[in-house]
Amino acid sequence: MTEKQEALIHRALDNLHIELPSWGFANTGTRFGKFIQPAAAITVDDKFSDAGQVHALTGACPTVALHVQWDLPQGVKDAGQVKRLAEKYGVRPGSINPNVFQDQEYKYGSLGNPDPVIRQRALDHILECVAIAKDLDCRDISPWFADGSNYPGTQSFRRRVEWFEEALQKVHAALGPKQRLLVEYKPFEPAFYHTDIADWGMAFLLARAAGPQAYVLVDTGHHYQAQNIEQIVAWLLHHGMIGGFHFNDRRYADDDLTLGSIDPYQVFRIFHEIHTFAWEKGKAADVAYMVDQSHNLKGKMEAMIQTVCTAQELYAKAALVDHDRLALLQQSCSLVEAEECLRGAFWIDVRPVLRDWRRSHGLHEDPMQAFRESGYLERITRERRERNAGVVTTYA
Ligand code: RM4
Ligand code: MN
Ligand code: MN
Repeated sequence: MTEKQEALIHRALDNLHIELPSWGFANTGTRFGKFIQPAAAITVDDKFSDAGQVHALTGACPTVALHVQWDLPQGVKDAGQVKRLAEKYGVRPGSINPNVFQDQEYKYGSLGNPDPVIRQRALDHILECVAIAKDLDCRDISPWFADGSNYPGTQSFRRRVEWFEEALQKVHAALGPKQRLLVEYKPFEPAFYHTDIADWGMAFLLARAAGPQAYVLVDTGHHYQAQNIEQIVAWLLHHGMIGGFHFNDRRYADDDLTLGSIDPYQVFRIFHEIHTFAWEKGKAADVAYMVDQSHNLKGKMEAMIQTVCTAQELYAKAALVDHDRLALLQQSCSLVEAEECLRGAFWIDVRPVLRDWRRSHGLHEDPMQAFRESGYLERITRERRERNAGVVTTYA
């Protein structure tokens, strides 16, 4: 590795911030069951504590994504407590995630519900989330909609598009000047015939209709099997419409597996598009990187540390692609050379430089080892075991 490459990696890592999801520390599961973990977070205090610990070990996760119904059940009234916890544990609140999918009222949808009373209820909740975000000084409001239907003919696609457009415009109108609305898409589940915001095109058009501060959120697990996610990312970059990511990996559907555990090359290719864009424009795209994983089997803290380190490794590898050379090879259609230029960076072992980077930031060179030696897991297992024994869990 040359000195120039090492410097590239250091610079890339300095700029990579990864937001952790509060719900990733809590007990969650599948629709078949939940395996309760004795160390899982139960309260918001626990979640901030765990996120703070991951940040202390990795130095890369200054913010926590909050799910309003789970973390601020009393809405804006709970903002004060969140501020205190942020102060106490050294991690700030990040994106604010409304929940318009869990309550009984939303059986037939939220903003796409044929009943105007339910649509209004969902809108009011999202508007409250905007208010929470303002109070907590958070930039992004990041709704995901479970809306859809299970059987052909039972709903009007187009009426529902109109309802979504109308409501998202109202949400947009409530945003502060620096705030953003991130529109997430997902092809199916829980709806199995149609989902109202099923792909990036629908999310893009709804974001456009909402207003200039609305962008698309790409959850890496929310695609069909063979979809070319990096091409979607390239299109969104081209149109200035990418707002952020939810990181996770998948093998079959929205599996919420650890980032890069199934296909690390795909994550590398996504980062490559982002680095290439920055190289071309001389300025990085303003993208929020967030984790959206809930581990039913793995230890939650360990899974988060593993995820953050994986993201750093793949981001660093992608920073090593020789953009000048690749552009020339693409221009001359030198296929094998171009492919090898990209692939070569993927195979460079960046881990020694990552260790350097950590040391230069006063961190332990191996966050997982540091975590294992810290005694934190033993302490929270002791403290939470009993509370977890009787816990009621949510699906995420
Ligand atoms: C969805 C989606 C959302 C997350 C919920 C809990 O599948 O990924 O981002 O908020 O799960
Ligand atoms: Mn997501
Ligand atoms: Mn998901």
